[in-house]
Amino acid sequence: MIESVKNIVSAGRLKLIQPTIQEALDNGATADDILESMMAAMDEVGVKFQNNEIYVPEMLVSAKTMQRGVAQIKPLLAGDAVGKYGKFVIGTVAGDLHDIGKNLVAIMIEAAGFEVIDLGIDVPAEKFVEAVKANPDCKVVGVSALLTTTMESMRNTVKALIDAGCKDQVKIMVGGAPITQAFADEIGADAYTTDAASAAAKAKELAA
Ligand code: B1M
Repeated sequence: MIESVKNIVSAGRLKLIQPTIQEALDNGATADDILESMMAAMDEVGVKFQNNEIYVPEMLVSAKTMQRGVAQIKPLLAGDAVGKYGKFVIGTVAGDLHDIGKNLVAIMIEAAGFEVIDLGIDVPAEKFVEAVKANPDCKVVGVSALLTTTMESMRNTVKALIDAGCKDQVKIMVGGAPITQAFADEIGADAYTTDAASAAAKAKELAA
């Protein structure tokens, strides 16, 4: 069943994802199992794209399929302590349109007890600064980037937050496939995590 979820995301069979997830849940799969198989599917899609076996439209339809699947299992992932740790501002940096990973981080952060303010994709540095300043109870800001070419946007965003004095109010967390601890240190971020679950654990630690 889990294998079918993976295959359906990989093949971008949008209409089939909901019934297949439901069937997997009915057969005892957990939301975490389903999430894991959908993430494995996206890795597969990335490899196929790299090998010129598929192109942007196919990649997009797989992304849409995963997004629909994530929306379906979100209630099973979400916790009930919304807002306990204050607000968490998150966004994908300027020039970058990838949001599946950022959305998963937002879901896990919300489940961990934050009120999430999601700025979306292609977010200019100034928007991050504005959102932090407009929300004095925001203790952590999360910056996501998926392209090596938008790592510079991440650098600019962190710099803008530092230059605007936001570090007196918030801790800055960064993440996304091309990001490393060394890059996070180099640009002055307070924390780097590799995945959504560790991002949520780290955010709690930073806000405590
Ligand atoms: Co794009 N894309 N894409 N893409 N895409 C990648 C990233 C790529 C690796 C594919 C490949 O070549 N193998 C490659 C980047 C290569 C590079 O930079 N070195 C690439 C490329 C080249 C491009 C375009 C340039 C293609 C083109 O137009 N020629 C273009 C760029 C557009 C732009 O952004 N300006 C492009 C476009 C797209 C689509 C729009 C079609 C679509 C995105 C749709 C969407 O997001 N709504 C898309 C997709 C789907 C992918 C792949 C296949 C999947 C990404 C994904 O959703 N993964 C991707 C290949 C891959 O990643 N294997 C690829 C699943 C998701 C759960 O994982 O996003 O890594 P991820 O998030 C993880 C962690 O990274 C981490 O936690 C998440 C959950 O565990 N994380 C954080 C993320 N943010 C975090 C923040 C944190 C902490 C952790 O703290 C704040």
